[in-house]
Amino acid sequence: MSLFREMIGDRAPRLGLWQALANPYTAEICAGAGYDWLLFDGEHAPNTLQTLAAQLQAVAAYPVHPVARPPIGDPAILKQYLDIGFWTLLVPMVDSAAQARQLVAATRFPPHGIRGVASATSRASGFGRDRDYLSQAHERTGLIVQIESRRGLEAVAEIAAVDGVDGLFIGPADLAASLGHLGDPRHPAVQAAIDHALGAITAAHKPAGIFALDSEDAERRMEQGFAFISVGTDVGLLAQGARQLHSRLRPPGGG
Ligand code: 3PY
Ligand code: MG
Repeated sequence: MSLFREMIGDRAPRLGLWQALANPYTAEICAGAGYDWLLFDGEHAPNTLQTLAAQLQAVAAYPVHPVARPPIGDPAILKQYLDIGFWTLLVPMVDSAAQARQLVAATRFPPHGIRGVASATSRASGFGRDRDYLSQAHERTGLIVQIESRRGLEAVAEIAAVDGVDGLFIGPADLAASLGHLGDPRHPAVQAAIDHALGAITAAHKPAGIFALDSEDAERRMEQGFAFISVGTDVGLLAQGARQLHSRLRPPGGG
């Protein structure tokens, strides 16, 4: 399988499914559903390193790219996510080029960066079986940064120009909040900000990604040229399916 970075670099829209149930069983169901990538969320879902590792094991046999979102771009957390075997990280709340450069360094072993070294004990190295792991890890590791604040928006061109940033992903919910429109990512000012960010990212020849609000939004984002799009969530699919089935079949007068 190609690297995530290479896959999103070819600019054909790549569809992802957000994983927030924090569960290996449901992750495996989603892994076999045909999506190009799955996002395992450590920022807003009830995940621990152990639940994340179990989900990675569950999806390993499927042709899908696992991507993880740590709760924050802290080097100590990033190295744990990399050690358990995520090769691509999506880091939330990136506001400046300086921060992006620190994140690139945090994902690479010296001399390329500052990542702490574990190899024989890490799942990422096949528990020591991969002899080239330490020398080649920096070539395989991918970094996506999230643009989701007014400051991030203002710095988007400089962030996109940082070497080692493989893609920029827009978070409409936080962006809306930062722009004074909490809960209203469809507000015209938020939509204009997203268009502006897409233009800057594309001008820097980097792939742009986004969290789509629904299927129609996802279709529009594909037409607009977004390279990787999260088109739904496991929680949303379950909640919606459960509600629909109940409302279709509930007996007249029943609850
Ligand atoms: C956001 O919309 O803020 C995200 O981080 C993507 O869910
Ligand atoms: Mg966000």
